[in-house]
Amino acid sequence: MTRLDEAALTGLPDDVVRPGYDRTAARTGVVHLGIGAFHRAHQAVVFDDALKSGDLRWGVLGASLRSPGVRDQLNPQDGLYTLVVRDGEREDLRVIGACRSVMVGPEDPAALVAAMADADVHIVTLTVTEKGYRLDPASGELLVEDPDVAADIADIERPRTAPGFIVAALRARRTAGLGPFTVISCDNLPHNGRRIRAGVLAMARAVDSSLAEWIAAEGAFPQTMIDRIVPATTAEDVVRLTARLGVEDQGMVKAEPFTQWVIEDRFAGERPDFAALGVQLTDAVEPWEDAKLRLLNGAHSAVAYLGALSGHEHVHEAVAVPAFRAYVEALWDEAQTTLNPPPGLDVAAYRAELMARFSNSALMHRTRQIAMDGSQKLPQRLLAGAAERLAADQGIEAMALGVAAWMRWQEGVTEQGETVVVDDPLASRTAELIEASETDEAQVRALLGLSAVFPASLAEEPRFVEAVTAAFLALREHGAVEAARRVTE
Ligand code: CS2
Repeated sequence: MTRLDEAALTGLPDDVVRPGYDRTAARTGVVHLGIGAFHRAHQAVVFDDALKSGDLRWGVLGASLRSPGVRDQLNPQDGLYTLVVRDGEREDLRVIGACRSVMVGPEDPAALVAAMADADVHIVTLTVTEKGYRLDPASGELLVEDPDVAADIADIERPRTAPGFIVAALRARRTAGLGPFTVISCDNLPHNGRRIRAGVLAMARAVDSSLAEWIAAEGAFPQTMIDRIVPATTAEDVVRLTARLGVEDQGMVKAEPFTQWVIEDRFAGERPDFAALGVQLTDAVEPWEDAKLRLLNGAHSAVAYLGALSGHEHVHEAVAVPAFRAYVEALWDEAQTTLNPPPGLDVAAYRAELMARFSNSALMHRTRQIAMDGSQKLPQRLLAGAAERLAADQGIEAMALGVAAWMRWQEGVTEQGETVVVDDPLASRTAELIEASETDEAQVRALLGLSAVFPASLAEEPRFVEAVTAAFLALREHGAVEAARRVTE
């Protein structure tokens, strides 16, 4: 089957939106580290809009820091891919032209460093998932004992990690007399800008303290809040799109209509006219981050574990179960009191919109996809809010059930007895702890001992231990649906 590429653009059906600008005249102003589906369906679309508006500085060089999969999808397609926006029966197709090509970091690290050090590059965005930061999730410190981090410090010219590539490229720019690029973390982490900055500075200090001082003074690491639901593409999605396009697009991504990007207004150099492109620039991103992480992502994770345990494959199916729907509202009632909503955010309307987004049946967002990497997600999604509620002497029944469902999911077997792979950097550790626990209460206590997930202030807080244990016992005895129902009684 012929693949989508430049030559195929003219033959596409009329209703498919095309780049419409001279791609050969575009420059590479952005390097993106970790070019997965989320970047292609979110930030790359904004850079594509910038290019469409006539500002040709903002082509994107994508980089994968692990596998060649995306390079093999996109390079044979001249970097082109389709964004499929689905909502109920509606499907809108747009070919995105922003991505110029994809490099695979481990194949030639020095080449990627050189590309990032190019004078045309003004922005480095990254989506490397929570674990890609190589920071301890609880303390935020660089994991200096991580073998890849240690290797980067020993040989910074051939980096392996995201902070390593950034430090190496900033070092090369400084040597060449160029200014730094702006680093925009687009991962779902609270204070993502501050975190990547801390990781980069810690690594730079270990390499050359004057470099660290230069980065601290000249660099910019704005905080961001990014939001769009982008489920993993399935083989069936590709087949369905091929039938629509008449050519095969192995790089397609699918997403919901909603998209939001809030960026702290702090840049080291040139940037597109973000405001004109629909991006919100603000001095205070944190209130946006907290609202999104604790409402959207908190509910997503809780529904993912409860849904996956009880055999609900997709989010829209899980939130159609009345007990789960009511539970999500109860979880939001709890989370809402911990927020300091930013001006312009109507929390009631936001909640209603979130429920509608979760109910989008065309997305087919798998609960097991969201269940991945829970140890990295729980702190900002459920635990931070729980700690604040306990400090204010408020109950945490709904939040505790989300945490307990994560603990139950770590057992790797659903309520129907199906064995599942627990996809989490701490999976082998949690499996050992579960194996060694003789009772349910002991299992909860053992998992609470994971200091990378649970700060001591929570793990040793009797009200927290009690609430999570009660929720865990309810899950064990009654199953996820009934345990959720009891929270809302
Ligand atoms: C999801 C997020 O997989 C997950 O953990 O909760 O990817 C979620 O879809 C996005 O944050 C939405 O912006």
